[in-house]
Order: sequence, then C-alpha cells, then structure tokens
Amino acid sequence: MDTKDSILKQLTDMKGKFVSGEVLSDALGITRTAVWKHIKKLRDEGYEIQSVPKRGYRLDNSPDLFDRSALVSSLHTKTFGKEIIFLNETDSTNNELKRLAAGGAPEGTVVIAQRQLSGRGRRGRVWSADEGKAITMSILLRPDIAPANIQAITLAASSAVARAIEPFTSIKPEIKWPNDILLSGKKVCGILTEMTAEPDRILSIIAGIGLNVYQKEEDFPDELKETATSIALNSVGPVSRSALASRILEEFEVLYLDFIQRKSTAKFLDIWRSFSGTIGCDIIVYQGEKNWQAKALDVLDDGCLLVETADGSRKAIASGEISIRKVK
Ligand code: BT5
Repeated sequence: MDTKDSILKQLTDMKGKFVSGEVLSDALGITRTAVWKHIKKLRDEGYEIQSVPKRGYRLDNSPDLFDRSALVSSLHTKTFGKEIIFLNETDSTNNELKRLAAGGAPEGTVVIAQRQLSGRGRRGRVWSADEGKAITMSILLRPDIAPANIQAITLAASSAVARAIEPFTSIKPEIKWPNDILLSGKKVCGILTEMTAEPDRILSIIAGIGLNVYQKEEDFPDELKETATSIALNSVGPVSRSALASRILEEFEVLYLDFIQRKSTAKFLDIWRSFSGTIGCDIIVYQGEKNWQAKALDVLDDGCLLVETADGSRKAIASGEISIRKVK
C-alpha cells in the first residue's frame, strides 16, 4: 500500500472522526507537509476531507465509483447482473435491453447507463436523470407466467427498491401504486415495466428502474422541484450508487425467484403492503378523461388495486391506463 492509500485507510478506519496530522506523520514516518500533500491529492480524486487546525483531518465522503467493476465486486446474486452492460450513454436502458433481449440475452442481464438521452416513464412521459447523480438501470426477466401477471412484476420491483433503499434513508420509503416510490411524499424512484409477449406466453419483461441518488433541490427541472426528491436529500450518511444498485438487484432477485419457484406473490405482496402509502387511503382514480373518487382497499395477486367506489361496489383496477392521487 503506498503512502496515500495508507492515509486513506487511517482516515476510513476512524469512521468520520478526526485524525491529527501529527499522528499520521508519526505513523507513516513522513513530514506533516508530506501528509498535507497526500491529502490534497486525495481531495483531487474526489474524497471530501475536512481539515481543522489543532484537530487534523476527517474523511466526510468518498467518491462514488459507479462503474462495472465497482458494481460487480459488490454484487452477491445468482443470476441478476451476471451479465452487466454498463454504458456511458444510451437512448433508454429499457430500449437498449429490449434490443439485447431480441438478440437472445439471458434472464438477469442488466443494462445501466450514466446518461439517458430519452429516458421514458409510462405512456411516453419523460424520465429525467442528471448524469452522475442517478441510477438508471433495466433488468431482463424471462418468466414463465401469463402475460396478465406483468403488473405483479412491477410490484415485486417496487418492493425490492423500497427494501433496498430503506437502510440508507432517514424516513421509511412509501410505495404509491403502481410504480412510484416516495420519500416524504416526493418521488424518489419510478419503475417502468415493459413486456414482449405472444398471446399466452411472455417472451421477455424489462423492468426499468430510475432512482434519484445525489440530486439537490436545485438539480431538478422546475416542473419537478415540488414533487421529486433524492436519496441524498433524505440520507442517514454517505451513499454509493454501486451499493444501492447491488442491493436493489439482490432484493429483487430474492423476491422474483421466490415468485417464480413458488408461483406465489404472497411474499412480495406482504412486503409491498408494509411499504404501501396507498392502501386504506381515499384516492382519485384518473382514467383517460374520466376521474372518480374511491377508497383503496388492497392489492391483489395479479397486481391490480382493489378499490371501493362511492356506491359501495368493489372494483379491481389495472395500472395500464390509470393514475391515482391521494385525497388530501
Ligand atoms: C415512471 O413513469 O415513473 C417510470 C420511470 C422509469 C425510468 C427508468 S430509468 C431506467 C429505465 N429506462 C427508461 O427509459 N425508463 C426506465 P411515470 O409513472 O409515467 O412517471 C413519469 C413522471 O414522473 C413524469 O411525467 C414526471 O412528472 C415525473 N418524473 C420524471 N423524472 C423524474 C425524476 N427524476 N424524479 C421524480 N419524478 C420524475
């Protein structure tokens, strides 16, 4: 280990406490001026190091090394991410993975991009993600389930994201049916699940996840400033995109494999319910030009939302053409 790395290790080992320049220079047998020069180099590499007279140096944050090897080295999965395509730029990770899927890419293939030129939400809406500040990734699934069950995959993905980000956030994430994850009522993640199918058989499902990680309020475009948030704006400490992305893949794989093997949505629906910010609420359902008020009762096995309408009748609504909003 060279001197610079030794200094970094000492600072890291102190877990956010100060180490004096004297301790570092004695431990490494170099002058305090030499210590200072190495600290400067580490700062140039993106490490945030505080220096306070008489107290010394404190490591506040490490640079976010978000690349293929950082992700692979932190990933413990069976199939998800065994193939990772890590791109600097693409139109949309869902589009890129769709092309790879058509060429026979295996289940679990993951596409991640630092920059998306036409990131998409549902029904042609735009997904906005600053380069270097977000996770935009898509995962390829080839489940042997009926096409009608695609909604359940969205719920599995959102349950996995909620679980994965919870340890990093100061408040509990909330899932808004069908595909939004909120922190303090603002959207931190959106999921876009798309399918290629024959009438009775799914050929591929692509689950696209857009997660805001480092954005500050001013980074969001004006139209999102009131409604969007990021992990960093609600975090309990430093966050790394590699750690977040690998946790999401790990959690998603566990829920997905359980679903496929047991042919049951029970496990992830329980998790989904525990994060749900929708069940039990009065909501307005928007469907095309129409909208009506209802009470959200539960989520069903196929991912539909069970609601009770004003006349007391019950109805299962599918996410396809529908949006909901809580009644304040
Ligand atoms: C979604 O759609 O929330 C799904 C977003 C999926 C994005 C991922 S990124 C990787 C993969 N590749 C893609 O091209 N897409 C997926 P929807 O429920 O329709 O919400 C879209 C709406 O969310 C927009 O109309 C905005 O109002 C809002 N929005 C856009 N960007 C946002 C952001 N970064 N944070 C919070 N809200 C945002």
